[in-house]
Amino acid sequence: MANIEPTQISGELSATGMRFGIAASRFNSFITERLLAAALDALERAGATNKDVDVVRVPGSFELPLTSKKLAQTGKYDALIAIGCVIRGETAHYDYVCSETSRGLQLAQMDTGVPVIFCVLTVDTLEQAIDRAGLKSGNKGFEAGLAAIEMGRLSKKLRGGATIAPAEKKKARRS
Ligand code: INI
Repeated sequence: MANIEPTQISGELSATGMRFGIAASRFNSFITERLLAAALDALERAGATNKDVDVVRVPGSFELPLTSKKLAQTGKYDALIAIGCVIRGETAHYDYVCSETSRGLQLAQMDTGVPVIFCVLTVDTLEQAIDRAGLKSGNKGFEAGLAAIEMGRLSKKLRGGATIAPAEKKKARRS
């Protein structure tokens, strides 16, 4: 059994003093507006106010990567959330939109260093989308809001050389 007690580093779920950008797709807005509302709810509950959050609307999920990258490049935001919903149809369009959207969003965060939370539902049916936007499977928008806060906080810490408060170290040892 190892006796080493490594320093534990994680992001707290407090949005106070942080800034968030959200890019939301208008395609399948019946779903994306519900995801957006839940993401805003999570940010608000954690202390964010009107001035801390900007929402940009784009035509479809395919447009989320470029928009997220441009938002990240402004340097104004601690974290971003990309919201979309792609529902499988009869054509290969679904596969192109899904793969390019996920690849582009990953590139956007890797190129800029600003966390971009992936809140794009990729589902076979409208029913599955509804389940993930507030029905049976909770709301992925709320989870995305929490992930944005955590990753924004964590990035701030890691940028600052991950100086951990002694209290946090003690807490980690006790658990
Ligand atoms: N965009 C979506 O966000 N969801 C979809 O299900 C979808 N389908 O099925 O076509 C979709 N297409 C539009 C695409 O994202 C672009 O907006 C469009 O191709 C213009 O670049």
